[in-house]
Amino acid sequence: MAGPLSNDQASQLQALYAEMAPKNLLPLWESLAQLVLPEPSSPARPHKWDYDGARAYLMRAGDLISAKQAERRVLILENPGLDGLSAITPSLYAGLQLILPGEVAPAHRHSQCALRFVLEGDGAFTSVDGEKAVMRPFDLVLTPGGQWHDHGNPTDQPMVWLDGLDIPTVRHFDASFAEQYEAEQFPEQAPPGDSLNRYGRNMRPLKGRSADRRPAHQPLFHYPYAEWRPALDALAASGADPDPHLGHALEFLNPVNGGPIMATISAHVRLMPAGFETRARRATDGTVFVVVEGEGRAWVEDEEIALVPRDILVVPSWKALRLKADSRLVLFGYSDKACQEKLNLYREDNT
Ligand code: 1HN
Repeated sequence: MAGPLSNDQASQLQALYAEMAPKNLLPLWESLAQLVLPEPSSPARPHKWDYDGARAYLMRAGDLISAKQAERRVLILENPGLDGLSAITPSLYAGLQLILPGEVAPAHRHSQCALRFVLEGDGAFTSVDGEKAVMRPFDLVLTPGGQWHDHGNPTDQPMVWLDGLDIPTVRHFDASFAEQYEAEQFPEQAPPGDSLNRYGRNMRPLKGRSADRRPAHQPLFHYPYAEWRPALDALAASGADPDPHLGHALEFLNPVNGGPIMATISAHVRLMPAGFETRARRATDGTVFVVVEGEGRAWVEDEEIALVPRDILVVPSWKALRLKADSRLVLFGYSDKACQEKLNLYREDNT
């Protein structure tokens, strides 16, 4: 029957709802429009954390609790629209981690995939299944799900990096497992940089008698700034036009299959020449950006946000982003595009 409900119908329906509710039965027709949206309407909000401000709190935490006591000394970057969820977007987590000179963050492993993007310090390490990646500013280091990892800082300076994890995604699937290693550090299995040499140069080990030590699906876990940054410069110098929505942009790959760096997380870098202004673009992958270099401005829908190095900006799903480079602007970004593409959900609007 079409048309509005009669008073009698409405009151009988209310009585039905009240009787059903204790039996955990609910009328879909009262909530269908909120459940199946015509387009994304993220509860997440655009937000920027300025590095110096966040760093001051992180250093205060460093005076009060050790990395060992905390297991991981991290300040969570919680989206102001996702209160209490420890999430920067509905599917992703971000945090700022501090390791002081001489400290170790003990070995553990878990289902969640993690990336680290180095913001400060030079020479601490992440060890993944017993192989160290020595971390330099703006390096990208992965700890794919299920791999033992510990961090240490043998230098005389604090090390700070951004942690990006798929914690809310794993929570969504109720699929989290975690365990501590019996010792503080996982025993060394290979010299530092070994898998970068074997898998990170467009080559891979020729099968011989030595078995592959790294997991076949995820052998490479270090993407150094010293390699990705010159690649962007070379692109810019080649005379190629920057993409009107992205600038000069490169995505980090898993060398096994040319796909995204991990099962649930994609990452990229982009360079916008001084004065360049992108066209507005929206995509279903809410994205966390880190300013690596330069100054500029972002507009998320109509909100203007100033950008300086080490700022962290989150742009929710389907919010139009426009960028202007006041000086040459270099950004790192990560998102759940990898996961959405597997689920045939990813969309972008580049008009
Ligand atoms: C984790 O393993 C690290 O290994 C950092 O550095 C942050 C947040 C939640 C769960 C695991 C790390 C984390 C984390």
